[in-house]
Amino acid sequence: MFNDHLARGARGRVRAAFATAAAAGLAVAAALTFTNNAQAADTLGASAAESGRYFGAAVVPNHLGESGYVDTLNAEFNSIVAENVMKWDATEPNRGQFNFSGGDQLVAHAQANGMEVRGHTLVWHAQQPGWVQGLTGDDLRQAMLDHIAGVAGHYAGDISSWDVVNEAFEWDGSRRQSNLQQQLGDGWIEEAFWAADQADPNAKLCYNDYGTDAINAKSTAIYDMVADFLARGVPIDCVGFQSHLSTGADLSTYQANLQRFADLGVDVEITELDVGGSGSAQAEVYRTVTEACMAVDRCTGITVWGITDKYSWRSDETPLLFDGDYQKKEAYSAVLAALN
Ligand code: G2I
Repeated sequence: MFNDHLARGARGRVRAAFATAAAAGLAVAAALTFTNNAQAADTLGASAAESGRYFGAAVVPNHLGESGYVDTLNAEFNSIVAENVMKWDATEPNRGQFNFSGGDQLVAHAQANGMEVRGHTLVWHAQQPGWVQGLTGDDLRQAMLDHIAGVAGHYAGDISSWDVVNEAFEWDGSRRQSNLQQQLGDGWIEEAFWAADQADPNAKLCYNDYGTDAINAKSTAIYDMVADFLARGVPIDCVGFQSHLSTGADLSTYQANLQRFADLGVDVEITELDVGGSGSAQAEVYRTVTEACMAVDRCTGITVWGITDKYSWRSDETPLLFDGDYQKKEAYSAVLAALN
């Protein structure tokens, strides 16, 4: 089932359309199975797979030696993304010298356990190695293109979808004034997508951002960019909605926002879900997000940004599905119910 996501041959929109057709077929098959067995799957990954979707987690290789961590990962998830080790600072600490050790470890673990791998992230204003930060003009452009070729090329065939560009817009819908934007101009995003397409023609290519959990100025600017890319044949297949949320989040247009991107002709993915809070309030936000993904045919899966609260980047907000002792939280039950 996971391999269907990887089996896309052609590039650009043809690739995405094929994936959708495969997922739709799986959904019908899964529905029949479900009816016959009258029994829901009892893990996140297996439940998501019944509708042709994945359920993933951001993973840190250093924790794989901890039994609670790795046992929870292997039991519950069928997709992995690197929380940090595939970023530019980790993979190319010196110009032209690549370090794939952490990422390779994650890919090996995923493949040994039948999981997909999402790629995060090829180009981002943050977590750039020091040598990148001083570059200007065409020197920076060449460094970006070489980085994409090196990393996406190394992992070609192993990645279901790449976050090619991460967080390039401001809240008001303007471009973020990063070194990339200031040195390379508006064209840098599509240049990155063309380079990723060349390096790995089979991975789906995503734009990924936060604060896009509603129909708002930021998500609309991204929507306009995707529409423009599709109209001009720039290879983009998917949009990632990070969904770093809290219990107060206004999710009244969350599903409609996913749907408008799907209607444009790209897949949508929930890429970094976590919800600050606890108990039923937290569980309800998780339920709403999961139900929204399930209601949108082209929502291909959900990734939570970590496994256990104790290692979360916002651990003081206990935002994940498992507590510090790897016990399932109320939010876990809400997600499982929504997937089924
Ligand atoms: O900030 C939350 C996420 C927002 N979207 C993009 C994601 O890539 C981002 O993830 C976070 C990781 O969860 C953190 O773990 O990105 C941070 C910055 O890259 C990560 O934090 C960094 C620390 O800032 C570094 O000091 C540390 O060396 O993690 C690094 C590795 O542990």
